[in-house]
Amino acid sequence: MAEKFQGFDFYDLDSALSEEERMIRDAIREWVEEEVIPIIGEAYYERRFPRSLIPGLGELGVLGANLPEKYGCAGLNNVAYGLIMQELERGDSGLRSFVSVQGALVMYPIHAFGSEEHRREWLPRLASADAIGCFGLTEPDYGSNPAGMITTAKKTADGWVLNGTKMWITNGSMADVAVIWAQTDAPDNPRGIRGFVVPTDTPGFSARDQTGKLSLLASDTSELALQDVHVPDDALMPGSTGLKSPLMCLTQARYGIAWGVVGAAMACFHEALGYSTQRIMFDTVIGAKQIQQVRIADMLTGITQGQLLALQVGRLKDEGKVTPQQVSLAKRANCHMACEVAREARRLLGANGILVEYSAMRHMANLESVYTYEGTHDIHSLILGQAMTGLSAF
Ligand code: TGC
Ligand code: FAD
Repeated sequence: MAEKFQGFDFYDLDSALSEEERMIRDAIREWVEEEVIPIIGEAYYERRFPRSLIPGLGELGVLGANLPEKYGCAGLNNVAYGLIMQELERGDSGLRSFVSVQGALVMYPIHAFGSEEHRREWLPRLASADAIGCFGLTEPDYGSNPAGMITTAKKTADGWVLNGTKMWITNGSMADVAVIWAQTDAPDNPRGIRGFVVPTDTPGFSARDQTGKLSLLASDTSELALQDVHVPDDALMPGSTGLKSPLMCLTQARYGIAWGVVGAAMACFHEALGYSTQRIMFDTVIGAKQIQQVRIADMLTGITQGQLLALQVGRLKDEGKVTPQQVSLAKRANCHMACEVAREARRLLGANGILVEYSAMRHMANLESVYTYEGTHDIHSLILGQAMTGLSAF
């Protein structure tokens, strides 16, 4: 086993993990090796999310894994949760996206802002994969700037009426329930934005596949239309108060991404390293050439730095000390690193690097989405710039 994953842990970070964290990491790694790697290339090529994996994700307990056992979740610490994201994204960013959205963007807000009835109704079903969720924040004209959203929730005598369009929604066409963020006309809310738990079979709610993607092909991305969607009073998440609530969800998801992309980079590195010791050109393996060794050294350095960042941000989160800005730094740095590693790995593979039989180009294309969603690289630059200078440049 150790030999199989040689090179993944250059700084012996295993020794900084607890036995339970290692066991969880190894169990998910094994599952990804056995269940995901053999089928993911075909699913990607056929542009479909491999739905056959969904029950297994529920059985593994990875959905909302850092939420309490009381609601059917695994109750793991944040480092174990991060290691799960790392291993899932070693398979594919689309798989990690599915799990991120379900856990960090649907289960987390229901747990943090929902009523006790919301928690009891939805969390056990979402944890076991009996129900699938999606998160509707982004709109066609409000991506980086969700504060401007124009989806509305108008108060009626017995509930709310939602109208608007949400764009780029992961799991949108598969979802049983959507967490929808809308501008309300409720007098008790200073920013107006609040969250609603909306079953997707509510009349007026529809989802349409986002066609034409060249990235995250093994992931369901949709546009949601809400046309006079009537929901009862209790669809409102009572603890959601303004833009801060969805931004708190983003911090959870960005944390998972900071770990996940390290997994994608590890997959690319492992593949490239193996190839470099087998591919013979000019009478010797290409791994014996200095140029390829520079590539390998750069990849190894980036991944090791990324692992250290992810682990430290995870320990801070477990201590309850992490700030959104620290999460931004890890998301930004690790996505950038993973994009670079995937591209260099693809290049090392030569022409084979563009084939679906190898993973580098699939990861490389996926990572362009991951670089963009959950706050683009630029937005995280501005978040960090503001944190350092005290000046907003948005
Ligand atoms: P601003 O005035 O800065 O903040 C409003 C309030 O929120 C607080 N806050 C945060 N809290 C927790 N976590 C964060 N990350 C937070 N960021 C801000 C802030 O302290 C303030 O609190 P208070 O108490 O003072 O009211 O808000 P702004 O309108 O200026 O926006 C700032 C900006 C640009 C950073 C924010 O809008 C942003 O992050 N934009 C990026 C949008 C984004 O990331 N969208 C992601 C959509 S979901 C997605 O992509 C899913 S992909 C998933 C997958 O498939 O894996
Ligand atoms: P824009 O905001 O239009 O940005 C365009 C360019 O301008 C970028 O380069 C950006 O960095 C730059 N820019 C923006 N503002 C500034 C500024 N102030 N200064 C300098 N440069 C700036 N959203 C959800 O709500 N739920 C989901 O499940 C979800 N899943 C997604 C899945 C995929 C595959 C993708 C690609 C996106 C998903 N998103 C989701 C949306 C995602 O969060 C947005 O795409 C992202 O926030 C960026 O918004 P935008 O695409 O509108 O880009």
